[in-house]
Parts: sequence; C-alpha cells; structure tokens
Amino acid sequence: MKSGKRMKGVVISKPIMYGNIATELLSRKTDHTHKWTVFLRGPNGQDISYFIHKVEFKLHETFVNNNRAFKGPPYEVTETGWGEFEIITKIYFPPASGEKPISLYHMLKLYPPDAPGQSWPKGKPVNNFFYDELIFSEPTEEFFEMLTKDAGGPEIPLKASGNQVFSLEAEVAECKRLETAAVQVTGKHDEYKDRVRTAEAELAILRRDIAALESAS
Ligand code: SLL
Repeated sequence: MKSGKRMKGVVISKPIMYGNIATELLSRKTDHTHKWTVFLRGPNGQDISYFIHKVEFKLHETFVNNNRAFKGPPYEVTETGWGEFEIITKIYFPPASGEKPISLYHMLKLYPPDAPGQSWPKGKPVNNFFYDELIFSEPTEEFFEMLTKDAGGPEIPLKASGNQVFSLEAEVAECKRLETAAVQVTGKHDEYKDRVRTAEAELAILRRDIAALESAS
C-alpha cells in the first residue's frame, strides 16, 4: 500500500561515483580524436539501481540522439568524439519516493591535466570522476524500504584498488590532511593577530610621540 508518508527526522545518504574516462584514438578514420565513457555507479562499482528509476545523460547537440536514457544499469554512455563539453546527468527516483530528479553537471574531460615538463604516455586513459553523496531527508516509508535494502557489500571499500580510488582509508587520510591544514591555519591566524597587536602598540607610541612633539612646538 502506498502511504507516501514521510519519516520525520530520518536522513539517508547514498554514496555515488560519477564522471568520465577517456582515451586518445591512436588510429583515426574521422575527425574523432577520443573514445570516452561517462558513468554513474556506486563508488565500489556496485549496483545502485535498487533506489533509482531512470538515468538520463544529456550530451552536446552535435551527438545524434543526444539525450540518452537508461532504465537500468549500467548507467553509462560510451562514445567517440572530438571535443569537451558539459554533460548533465539527471537521476530520477521511483515514483513512490516522491523525490524530484537530481541533476549532476560534469565537464567531459578528454585531455590530461597540464604538467609542465611531463608528457602523458600515449594511450594512457584520462580519469575525471568524483565521489559524491545523494542525501534523502525524510524519505517516504516506501522509499526508505528501497534505500535500506541490502546493497550487496559495503558501499565504500575499505581500501582503494585499481579504478576504485574512493575508500574509507582515503577518507581517513583526507580528514587527517584537513585537520593538519586547520591547525596550520589557526597557527598562522594567531601569529598574524600577534603581529597586529605589536604593530598597534607601536602605532600608539608613535601617535603619543607625535602629539608630544606637536604640543612642544
Ligand atoms: C568544443 N564546445 O567546441 C565544445 C563542443 C562538442 C563535441 C564539443 C561530436 C562527435 C560527433 C563531438 O565530439 N562533439 O560528431 O558525433 O570543443
């Protein structure tokens, strides 16, 4: 039975990974320079279709049939082309969820990042993908059931391996880096505060001296 009742105070987050990989075409028959795949999946490569109704990838108008829709996994488009452009990935949730679709904006990247003095090995894929989380607040009871169904294994792997670069271990390392940075920022902040205080004290002395000189003359 569909109640559509929302669960007060409940927030559920689902990790996702999206973006593209691209490789240069070494033998070219057309003006196409690269083969690429844009995708949406779980960070562990796992299936996320149990809470998704449909995924649409909106490609540049220069592509034939540029709105590609998928009712099931894998949610990905592989194409060849010649240019970079923004891809809109629109995620639709099951009707019983009452959720509006979510759009992700991704810049298709074909070319390696600029690294002065370093050349990119021929045929090495360019990766441009991201970790993100879909947050559902106060889901309907029906959607809650779907969201909490066993996803088949951990949602985020413990350790990174191969193409699965987003791991709990990486998250811990990133948190440590952020903590170190925060301590450095606080340290710098205190240092500058001290400098301002010293400068203000010097300024006060100088002002007093000027006032004394002015009244003496
Ligand atoms: C650019 N503003 O000029 C971008 C547009 C469009 C890329 C890039 C089409 C492939 C085909 C294709 O690769 N379009 O002909 O099927 O770089």
